[in-house]
Amino acid sequence: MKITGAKVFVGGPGKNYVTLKILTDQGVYGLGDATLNNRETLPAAYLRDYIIPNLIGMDPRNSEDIWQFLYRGAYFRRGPVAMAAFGAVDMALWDIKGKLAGLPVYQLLGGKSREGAMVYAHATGSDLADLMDSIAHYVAQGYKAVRVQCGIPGMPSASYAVPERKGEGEGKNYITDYAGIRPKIETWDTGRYMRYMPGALMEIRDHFGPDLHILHDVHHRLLPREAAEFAKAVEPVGLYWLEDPTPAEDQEALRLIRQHSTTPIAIGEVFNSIWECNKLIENELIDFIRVAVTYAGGITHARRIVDLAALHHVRTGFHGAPSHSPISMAAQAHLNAWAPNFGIQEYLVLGTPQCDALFPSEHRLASGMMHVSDAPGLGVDFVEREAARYDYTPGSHPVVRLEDGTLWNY
Ligand code: GCO
Ligand code: MG
Repeated sequence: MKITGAKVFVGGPGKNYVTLKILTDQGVYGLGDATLNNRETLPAAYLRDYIIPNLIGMDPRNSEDIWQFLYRGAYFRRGPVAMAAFGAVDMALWDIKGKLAGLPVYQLLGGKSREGAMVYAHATGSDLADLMDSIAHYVAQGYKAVRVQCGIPGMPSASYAVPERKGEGEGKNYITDYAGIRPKIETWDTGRYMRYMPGALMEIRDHFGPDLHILHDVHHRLLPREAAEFAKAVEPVGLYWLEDPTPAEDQEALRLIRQHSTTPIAIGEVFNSIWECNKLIENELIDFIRVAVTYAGGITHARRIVDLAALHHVRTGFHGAPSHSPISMAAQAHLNAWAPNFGIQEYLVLGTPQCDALFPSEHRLASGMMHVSDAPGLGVDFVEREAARYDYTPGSHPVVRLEDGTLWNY
């Protein structure tokens, strides 16, 4: 069996999804997602210029060898661009493998460990009252877990992932601004955040009661000592997790948080390999690993991370921001169905009718649980005639500065 060709598409409804389609001499094809949010053209070029010419003639069933060829063969290893491109190839090869076997990918991983995978939604508000409405909206739909973000009184601009004005939160994406590649600037004030947010989280807990799983994303804004103080302050809230309290390039810095608090910590959405989280996992400094199959080299590599995590009581909480296409979300749904150490899945539904037309699938979300499709392979298709309606639109994440102009972490 041989790979005969591959195509890369960039575009989608309100998103620049990077979709890889690998074709074979047996008519079976595989699909992969290489969407690197706001840098989408780069994995697309890596695929077109360097990877596809090498794939032609290879046996698509040898997904492990192909992964090693891409990773070791590149010499300059890792990084989000390369790992997103490898990830797309890997997902497509698992898709082909499943289709050849007539089995959904979760069966190839070891079968189902659960019936449904708990997901969390994003609630957001310009202020706390607005956020409470947004949480209530998801609770009414049966969600058991909600990530909560709100504006901070006196903060010079909207803080991470919140709307400027009341009632504008639902179904919007505050992460990417498609006005061009020059970013919007947000202003951050650590003091105001630290003084306000623990109390706001406690009000949410009091209002919604003990059963709701409450998650909060600090988005890398605190220094390690501040993060330790914050994690300790929110202990009475009983968070499901506190996400990215501090940038984790310095894996050792997470010790400080652990030494001071038992609040569960979730980290890893910007990691591209096991080498960025192995110390965090082995030293049990985190509780949830947040890698995504897209940026972390596909199912083959993500599974290694999941297995390492399982040895250290670290559960999964794969990244599922709106930039992931239904293909990588499906790959994660298969891992979630199987992983013995599954925790939760981030899941955002944005632009669904057009998205469903472009990526038809039988994966289902009901009452805050994701139910994996039983179709062979990843269980998602890609309609090329729909894809022809879309193009690449330049966009950017905001950039954050402190009030004195100092550049900060988005
Ligand atoms: C999350 C993330 C995202 C990122 C986004 C950047 O927890 O979902 O923090 O919202 O900001 O993926 O492209
Ligand atoms: Mg996050």
